[in-house]
Amino acid sequence: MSTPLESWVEESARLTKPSRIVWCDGSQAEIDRLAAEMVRDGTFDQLNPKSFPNCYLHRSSPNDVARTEGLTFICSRKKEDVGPTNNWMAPAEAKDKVRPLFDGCMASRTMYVVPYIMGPAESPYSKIGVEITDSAYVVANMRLMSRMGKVALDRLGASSDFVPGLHSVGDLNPERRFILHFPEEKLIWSVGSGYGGNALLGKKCFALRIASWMAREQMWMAEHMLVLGLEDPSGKVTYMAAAFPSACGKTNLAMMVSALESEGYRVWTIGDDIAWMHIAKDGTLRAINPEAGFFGVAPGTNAKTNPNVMNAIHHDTIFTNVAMTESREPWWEGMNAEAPGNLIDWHGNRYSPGKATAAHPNSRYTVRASQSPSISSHWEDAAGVPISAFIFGGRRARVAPLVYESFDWQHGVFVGATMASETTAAATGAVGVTRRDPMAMLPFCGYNMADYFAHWLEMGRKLKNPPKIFHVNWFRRGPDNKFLWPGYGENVRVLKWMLDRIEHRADATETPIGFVPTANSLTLDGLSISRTMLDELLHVDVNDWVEEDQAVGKFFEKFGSRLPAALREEHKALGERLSGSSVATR
Ligand code: GTP
Ligand code: SPV
Ligand code: MN
Repeated sequence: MSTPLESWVEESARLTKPSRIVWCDGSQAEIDRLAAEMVRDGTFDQLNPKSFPNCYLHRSSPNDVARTEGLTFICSRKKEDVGPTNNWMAPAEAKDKVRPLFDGCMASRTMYVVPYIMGPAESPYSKIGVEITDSAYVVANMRLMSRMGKVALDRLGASSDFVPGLHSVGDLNPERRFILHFPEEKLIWSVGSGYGGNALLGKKCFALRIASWMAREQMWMAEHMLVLGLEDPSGKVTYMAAAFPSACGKTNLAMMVSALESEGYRVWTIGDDIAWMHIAKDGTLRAINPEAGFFGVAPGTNAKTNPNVMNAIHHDTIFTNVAMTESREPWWEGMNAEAPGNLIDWHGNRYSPGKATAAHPNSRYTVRASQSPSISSHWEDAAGVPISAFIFGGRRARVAPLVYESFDWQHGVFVGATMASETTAAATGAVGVTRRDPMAMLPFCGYNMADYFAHWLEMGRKLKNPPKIFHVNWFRRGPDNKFLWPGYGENVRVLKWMLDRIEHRADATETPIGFVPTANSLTLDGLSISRTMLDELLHVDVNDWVEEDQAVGKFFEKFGSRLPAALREEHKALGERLSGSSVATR
């Protein structure tokens, strides 16, 4: 008798009609064989084997370079369960529409069966997924991003407890591209894209959209968050989880080389993109990183901004849509001041400096997490690490100060629910448009965002000492339009202030939006930043915030009566604090 997995593989093969089926074991021999095949068929360019051993460059189709949010659907039975911020299709209708695209799509191609574990192999919080795909590039990425192959099959056995995900690159035409989630069945269908979050189904599709639905049912959290440990001079490590929208600094914060290292402050990486968090028996919130690798933004990464990444990506790394130098090394904007001559751009053409960039703005590296010098010795702890703070953040040229602390959990949930950020190249569409992106989950929450807010409020009630909640903005600009804050390794100064707040030893000023550091409470030794710039960074402009408050009101209206009353209360209270203070300051 066949196992549930074998039955699903047979059923998928009957639909997609591959010429052969390969069960992936995750071994080195397997990836060597696949990489050689991909070099032969042009999917991979081999990079310099001396300076970048086992590294490859993949150039994706130019219309397939980022997540496509407009083509991403949650297919629940009831439309109201996905809410106003998700695209919805009825399950049967979605299947009828997309099944023909899968019909025979793997004819004369190989079907890879990719079993994987999201989370450490031994953790009770980990979950199994199986991706069926016709893309060898996807297999190679899943091998770095998850615990893939034999280890997953061994854990699964004959059980039916896995999330199936059927993927085909199809014809890569966006007109025939659909990323479908069936949360009630815990099933994923993705066709027409070979890129990142659209195609590596363990990542955003399972670990966020499907998992967030499960997490709500089972009282845990699946969040678009990095997890880091901040070590203090005594050696004590405090864990923090931070949600910033796509391409807004999670990887860089999680992997930073601390500017306060000589004072004994270091940052250790647990994860850079996704956190699964459970309430432990002792009432603490424990986080695991469901992933095993980093799919990080390349542009802007260099030896100063992120030396840990630069060290990590010199071997066994896949580069996607970066440029290539004469000596077959990867290159992207921001790696060094000037582009080297004779570059090959991300299209594979000779690069002529001008308007276009040599690397795509959303070009990425895929590397195992264990290759980073910053990886924590606890990153695979089965029980996870205890979270003491949540940090929300966005990319805002104006309005949001460098950092502020919420008054309490409920206010913190309001801060997360109302955060906004300028859009980036991580998703197709306009870049630089400010939009509300609650908890950085706008593209990833698998159910009605109003219910998600309620879930956050409920989690706070269940936790013994709910984490403190902060908001940061590394991207505020001055009158000259330059960033006011140096960012990257200097961000540890803000983390240190948070730690000092957690331990009740840092001062703060109470403002209508929350507690903002006093100028003296931030450790700024060795940093050349003028008092004017600092004041500007920490400034809470009442007029700006009144506008912000109005935008929040409009955003909340979308959710109608499903919006938790507590958030309405918080909105009202902010309005009152703002009108009180505008009177006071005039
Ligand atoms: P996803 O993988 O898309 O979820 O993104 P992410 O949140 O991990 O973003 P990442 O850390 O990769 O940063 C995205 C871009 O922002 C890169 O170009 C970085 O160089 C840049 N960046 C990150 N941190 C900072 C910072 O502190 N200051 C400034 N100015 N730029 C930053
Ligand atoms: C993001 O867009 O938030 C990413 C990259 O982390 S992707 O895997 O494409 O979702
Ligand atoms: Mn992400």
